[in-house]
Amino acid sequence: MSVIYDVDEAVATITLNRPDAMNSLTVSMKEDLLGALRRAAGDRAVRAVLLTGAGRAFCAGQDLREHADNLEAGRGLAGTVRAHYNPIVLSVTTMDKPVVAAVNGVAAGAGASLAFACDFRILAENAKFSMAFSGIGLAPDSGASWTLQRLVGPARARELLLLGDVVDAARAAELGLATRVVPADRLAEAARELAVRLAQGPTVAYGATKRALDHAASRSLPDALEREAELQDECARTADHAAATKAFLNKERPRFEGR
Ligand code: T3D
Repeated sequence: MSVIYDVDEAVATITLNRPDAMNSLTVSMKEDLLGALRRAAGDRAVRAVLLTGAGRAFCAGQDLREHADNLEAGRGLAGTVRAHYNPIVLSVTTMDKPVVAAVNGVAAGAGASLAFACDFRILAENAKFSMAFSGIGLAPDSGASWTLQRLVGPARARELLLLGDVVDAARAAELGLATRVVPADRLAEAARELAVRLAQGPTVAYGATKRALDHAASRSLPDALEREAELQDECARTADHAAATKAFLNKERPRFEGR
C-alpha cells in the first residue's frame, strides 16, 4: 500500500509509504493520497489528521522516473498537476479539520508544498525542506507560490523558490516554517500529542477558523469582518459552544464533542 490510512482517538493518520523512493509521488500514490484525504475529510468520527512519511523522508515530491517517462512521451504537465496535485492541496486546506504534518525527513518539491499546506508542521531535527523545483528547471506547484509567501513573507519566499537552497530544521524554525522542532525519536509522539489535542477540540470552530483565515487572506477588512460574522453565527449554533459557555460559567473544563 503506497498510502497507509489508520484512525485512532479521532485522529486519521495518513502515511506516505514508498520509503525506497523517498515517498516520491507517482500517479497511483497521488490517487491514494487524495482518496485518504477525502476519506478523512468526510468521516465525522475523524476530528484531526496527521500526515507523515515512512522511512527517512517525508516526501521527495514528484517521482522523477515517472516524470521522465511523461516528458519522453511528450505529455504536458498542466493536466497531471490539475488532476492530482491541485485537488490534494485543496483537500488539505479546505478540510474542516486541522491537519498536522509530522515532517520526519526531507520534504522536497511538491512534498514541501504539501507540508506547507498543512495547518501545523512538527519537524524532526533531521528534517529539511528543499524547494527543488528550480533545481530541475521547474516553477513551483502544489500551492507553494501561495502558501510559502504567507508563511515566511514575499521576499523570503522568492529567495527560497528561486535559489532552491535546502532549509534545515533549525533555519525552518527561524523562518516560521516549523510549528516546533523536536528530536527525531520524539517526533511521532509530539506530532500525535498535538493531533490528539486538536481532535478533542471544537471541530466546527476549527473548520470555521480555517475558512475565516483563507477568506481574509485575499479580502478587504470589511469583507473579512462580514465573513467572520457569518462563521461566528455558525459556531454559536453548535452544541460545543453551548456546553463550553456553560462550563465556563460553572468553572468547569469544557469537553468538546466536535458538533
Ligand atoms: O510531473 C509533474 O507532475 C510535475 C510536478 C513536479 C512537482 C515536483 O515535486 S518537482 C520536484 C521533484 N523532486 C525533486 O527534484 C527532488 C529530487 N530528490 C532529491 O533532490 C534528493 O533525492 C533528496 C534531497 C530528496 C534526498 O537526497 P538524499 O541524498 O538523502 O537521497 P538520494 O540518494 O538522492 O535518494 C535516495 C533514493 O530515492 C534514490 O534512489 P536509489 O538510487 O537508491 O534507487 C533516489 O533516486 C530516490 N529519489 C529521491 N527523490 C526522488 C527519487 N526517486 C524518484 N523521484 C524522486 N523525486
